[in-house]
Amino acid sequence: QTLPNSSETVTEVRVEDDRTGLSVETLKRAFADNLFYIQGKFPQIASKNDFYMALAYTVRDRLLRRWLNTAETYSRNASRTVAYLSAEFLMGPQLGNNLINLGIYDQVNQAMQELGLDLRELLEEEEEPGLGNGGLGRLAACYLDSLATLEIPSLGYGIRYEFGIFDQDIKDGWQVEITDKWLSAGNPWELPRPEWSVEVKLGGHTEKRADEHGNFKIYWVPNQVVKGIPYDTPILGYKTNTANTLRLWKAEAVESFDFYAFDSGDYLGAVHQKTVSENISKVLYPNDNSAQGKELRLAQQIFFVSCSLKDMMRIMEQQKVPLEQFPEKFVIQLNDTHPSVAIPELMRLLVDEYDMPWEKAWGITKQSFAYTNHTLLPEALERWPIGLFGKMLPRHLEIIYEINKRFLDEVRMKFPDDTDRLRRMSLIDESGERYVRMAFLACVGSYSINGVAALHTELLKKDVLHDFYEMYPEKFNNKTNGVTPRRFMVLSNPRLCRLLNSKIGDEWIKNLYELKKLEAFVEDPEFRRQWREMKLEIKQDVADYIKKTTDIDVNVNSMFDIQAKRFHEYKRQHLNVLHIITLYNRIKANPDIDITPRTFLFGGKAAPGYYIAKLIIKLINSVGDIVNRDPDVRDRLKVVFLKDFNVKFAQRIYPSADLSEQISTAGKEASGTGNMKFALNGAITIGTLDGANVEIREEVGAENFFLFGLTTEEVYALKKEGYQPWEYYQKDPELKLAIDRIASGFFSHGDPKLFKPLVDHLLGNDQYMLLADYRSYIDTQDRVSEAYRDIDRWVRMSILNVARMGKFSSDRSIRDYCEDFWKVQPVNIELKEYVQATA
Ligand code: GL9
Repeated sequence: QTLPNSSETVTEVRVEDDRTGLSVETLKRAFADNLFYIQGKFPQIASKNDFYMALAYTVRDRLLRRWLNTAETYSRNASRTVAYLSAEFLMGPQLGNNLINLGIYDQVNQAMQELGLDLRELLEEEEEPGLGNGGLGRLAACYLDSLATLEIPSLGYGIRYEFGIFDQDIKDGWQVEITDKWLSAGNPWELPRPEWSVEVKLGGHTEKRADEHGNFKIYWVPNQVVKGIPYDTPILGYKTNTANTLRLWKAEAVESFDFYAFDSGDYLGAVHQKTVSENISKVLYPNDNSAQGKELRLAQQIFFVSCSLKDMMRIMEQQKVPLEQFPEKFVIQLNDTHPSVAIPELMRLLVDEYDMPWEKAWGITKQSFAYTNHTLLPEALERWPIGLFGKMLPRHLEIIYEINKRFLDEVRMKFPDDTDRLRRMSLIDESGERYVRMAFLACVGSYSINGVAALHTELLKKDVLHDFYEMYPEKFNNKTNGVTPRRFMVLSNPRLCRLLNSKIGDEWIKNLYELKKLEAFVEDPEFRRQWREMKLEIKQDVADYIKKTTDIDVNVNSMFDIQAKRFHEYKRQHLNVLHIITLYNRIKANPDIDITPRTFLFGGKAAPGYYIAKLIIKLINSVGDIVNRDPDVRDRLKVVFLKDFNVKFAQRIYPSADLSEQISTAGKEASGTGNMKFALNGAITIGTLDGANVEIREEVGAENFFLFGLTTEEVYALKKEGYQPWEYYQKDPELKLAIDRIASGFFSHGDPKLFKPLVDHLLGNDQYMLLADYRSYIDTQDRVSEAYRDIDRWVRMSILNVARMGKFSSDRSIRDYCEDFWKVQPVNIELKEYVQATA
């Protein structure tokens, strides 16, 4: 026998390799091997975590083969690559998703069973990397899944936070934050690549000096240097051989700096320097939709951005692509403004370090970046005080001034004699304390600017970025968000998938528009019965979980009415609470009233410094305490706060929803993606005309969506004419009673002070117009209750929702990005066979 590629092959003996084979037998053998040689344990003393690790390494081996084939192919072809820069990647657990994408979930399930283990228990063992706050970070993760599935060469670049988003506990109804030590049991999915470490400069000052040829140049003399070490995680596509890379940077001290201090006798100083450096990647800022303005946060931004740009340049050098071709080799997508300091950093690298003329460098820069805006909230738009910025990044500030000078010349040319416009558009806000406006910088330095839902993009053009739209209309475009059906259907909802597959096959997993085919079965009573039964089983699972974790009994025949998302006033969880209190008040006034039983489920974290958001969590728990115990309620209403909402938990909860609460003030939620995950799992939405709700309603049909509330225009108009929340309170007795009960201390053991700040917000200025939308919300909820009583009608609506959600796959979003402005092509990856020849 000889090697298979030889022409004189006599007999080919193929032995399934333990690191690549996918059969049950091979998987069992590989698992035992990893338990022994990686974990160093034999089964009798192995912990559940050891078993999890052994399985994770077994799966990782199978990823590595695809990963190396992919890397080799990209490198050989010097393929055009998407670099997705994001301060957050909310990846969620990796094991289950990799099993799905490898197509070996069932084999592994069987292998574990035969070894006397329970795969579901092992999946539960995984500590998820919670390196994001919410929608923005999770979107980045969905996009990586779709990029790999569509075989698009791509790299995700971000920060390897040692502590991700805090774990949430609830004590006496209040949120308590606990450090997220996700790395403490080890992370089997990452590979450190110390050989590709880079250094990043911070602080200090700039000097103008002659170089060795006598030419004057700007030199940046930093007062701190930190080292970035890349940690790589393979990102496998669904049933493809493509495995792309998520590259996260960890900050460490530069040895030479330690030695310097050490040599000078300052041992403690040297150790301190190490701590300061490592602090940069220590913890994720836990803010959602609000800018922090802290020095360390800016350090995090420049840190990962500079590491990533230098990494791209290293890759180009290795692939022998000249630097001038940067925009052909890479398109850099800026996930919000957090990485927008990449624009001056690329300019600095090209001009200062590669001696490129400014114009040429600016040409390259402008063609390389594309910017996604994710918010309309003014408090979330990043701006850095000039003092702070210049202290940390003196050279970048100079570069921004130069960009601004040239940009304002351009504005002056296009709009002569319009000084107010110049003031409005300047990259430097000079209205009071001076700030760098990061969103404006991103607009000037990018060739594309997109919003994340149709309405959001229109509002950007009309309002937040209006001047930039007039300046560069051709840059603006919309890319409606999407979510990956692999994680949020296949992995999280196996019951639904079995039912779907039995009717329409499994093509929908790669082409979500295939779900349309379900419409043919909506009139089939047997199918509707199966659908109903499926939902009931899922709800039973969640009910069991609630019983186990909170000791609350919930009725699975009640409507599961769920609001799960970050806590923020604009998302209006407290409007939902006003509805609960209203129903409760109706029962108190008439205990025999005929109402549709509901279970209200809440999940979500509040930023630790956001007092009102935390008070809303307390309010939910306080109302729950009363409602759940009041004998008059007779179990018709239940209120449950599910603590520590994260990706793992989200996967469990979305499938169980009957009703999805998407009730933000119109014009505030850029898109929302939870709205998509709920509807894809058969929940009906009650929602405002906000973000992607507008498009969901368009797709599923107005008759399958419960719409309420003011439109964006009406919100603006009402604000303009002078909104008086007090008038709504006075006019509507149900609203008045609901608020009075909160204000009087009914839900706070008679203490009227506890919720006073919240009540004052509502009756004072009610920025998010809860009182204006209350009546419409309550009346619509009454229609929801009515509809749920006709369970057959409800099931039809549920089926039609799923059938018509095809648009909201992140595959569609990514295809749109690719075709519209990334201009990047799929690259097919061939798996080289591993064949063992016997001698
Ligand atoms: C957000 C928007 O608020 C969401 O409406 C949107 O769906 C996502 C993704 O585009 O982006 N913007 C934002 O700052 N957050 C969002 O979720 N918050 C964070 O997660 C930090």
